[in-house]
Amino acid sequence: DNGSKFESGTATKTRPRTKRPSLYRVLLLNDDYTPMEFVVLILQEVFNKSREDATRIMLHVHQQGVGECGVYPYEVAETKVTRVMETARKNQHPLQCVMEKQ
Ligand code: NFA
Repeated sequence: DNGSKFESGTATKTRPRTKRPSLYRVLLLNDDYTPMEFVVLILQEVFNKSREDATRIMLHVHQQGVGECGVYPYEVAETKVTRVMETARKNQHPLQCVMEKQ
């Protein structure tokens, strides 16, 4: 227990532990075929970017080969990667989206 004089449980020390969740970077990868407009729409709809930010990120990926869409806890990052991959596949675009521990 936690030190009560009237309890006979095993003595334990408990300290509030605030375990911050690990964060994951979600990345888009460039390819030669996915239309720029499709990538901009993905960034707006999946990653909640403004049209301006979405365009900047898309052009960065287009020119540099890879770019960050956002940083999220594991489950959120995984859901976004899945949404991108499913939407791309449905539209027959080869767009790739991955996550990596920050
Ligand atoms: N490189 C693609 C094109 O020229 C556009 C693109 C940007 C694809 C970002 C994937 C990611 N149509």
